[in-house]
Amino acid sequence: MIAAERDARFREIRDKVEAEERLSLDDGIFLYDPSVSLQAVGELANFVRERLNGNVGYYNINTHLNPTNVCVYRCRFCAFRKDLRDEKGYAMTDEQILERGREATANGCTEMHIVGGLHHQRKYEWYRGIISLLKENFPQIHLKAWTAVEIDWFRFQTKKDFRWVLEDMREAGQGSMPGGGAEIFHPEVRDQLCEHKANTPSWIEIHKTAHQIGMKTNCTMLYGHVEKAYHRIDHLMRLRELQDKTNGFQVFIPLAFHPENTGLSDLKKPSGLMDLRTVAVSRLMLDNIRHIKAYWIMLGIETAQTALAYGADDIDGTVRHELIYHDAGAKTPEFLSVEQIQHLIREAGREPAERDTQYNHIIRDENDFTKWRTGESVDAISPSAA
Ligand code: V47
Ligand code: SF4
Repeated sequence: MIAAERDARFREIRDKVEAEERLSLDDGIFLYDPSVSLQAVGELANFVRERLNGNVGYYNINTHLNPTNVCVYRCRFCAFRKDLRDEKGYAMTDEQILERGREATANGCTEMHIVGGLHHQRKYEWYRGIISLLKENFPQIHLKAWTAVEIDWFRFQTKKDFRWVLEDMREAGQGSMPGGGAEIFHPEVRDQLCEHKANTPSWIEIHKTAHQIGMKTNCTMLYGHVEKAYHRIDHLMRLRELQDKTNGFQVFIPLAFHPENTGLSDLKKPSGLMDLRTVAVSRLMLDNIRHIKAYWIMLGIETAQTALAYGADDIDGTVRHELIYHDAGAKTPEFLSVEQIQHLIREAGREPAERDTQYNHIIRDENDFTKWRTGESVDAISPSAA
């Protein structure tokens, strides 16, 4: 395409975005073309980001819990999983789990992000028990737990259906679902990465069922490995289609592939430019998902800060005990303090605001930081007022 044609095509897309018209598969693929100015794509995504979320940069105070790293599956991109007899394999005891709850409470966490491996020998009751143990002892902490891959496994274990599993887990205390396990939906790619675990129709069905029972969920895309732009846009469009039906996704998180210690360690990590372009294109394609998260653990602090001007409005949380990315070579710190998070958002020219998992404002007790109450939904406040 010659430069004049490219400029005309970009103007066409810009007009659509300004008129709040939906972008097509071809539009998305075009925006991924390296000859299309990243800055121009970023500016357009920033326009949408400010239209939706004003000048705010959201964060939360959270911690991670990976109850086991032993996993029956062998996803090629995963450095976290271990074999049953591997000396580095673990399964946490109730006391270790309770200790994490106590630590989270002392740090003022509003959320525990709970995901792990599918352990060969642990029954459904063990997984359910983790949720009920935490909920009974730390009722205020929201449990964002189990990816669709785990829910699919629980269905296999219990021989019930997705709805039964989700309702049973909700009764135990699960509050919402994280977005993992989506990887890339297109079978040309998914079959190369993780052909045995929950397939695309199951992932979609599980999130749809969660939304139908009133449980909010997140969604992700793992990029920067063997996929092409077509597969990424196809993935985003499948998420957009489900969101049209259910409106149950709270936030989209693009996940940059980290190759170290994985079955794809010969690949290079995606560049910062690719990270920013993916944030921006996601913001532009996902016109019905309100928030885009630039997960600092995965992007690195500098890129996450820059992403706040390329379509992202959230950078996740303080995050303690993260293993999935650090096992795969992430060089980011183990956690950030609230002051550090707020500082990095301000440095990026945005106004920091603490939210809970479900995007409500959090109001902290002035005299005791570890105490809080939930305010109104951040989405109820118009961006111009924010
Ligand atoms: O499903 C695993 C990905 C996901 C690697 O919902 C990898 O708020 C890159 O879903 N390189 C789990 N990615 C993490 C996840 C997540 C993270 C942060 C916030 C939320 C949320 C969800 O991590 C997996 C897989 O897609 N993953 N290994 C790797 N080597
Ligand atoms: Fe197991 Fe999840 Fe790793 Fe796949 S990504 S091997 S399901 S822990």
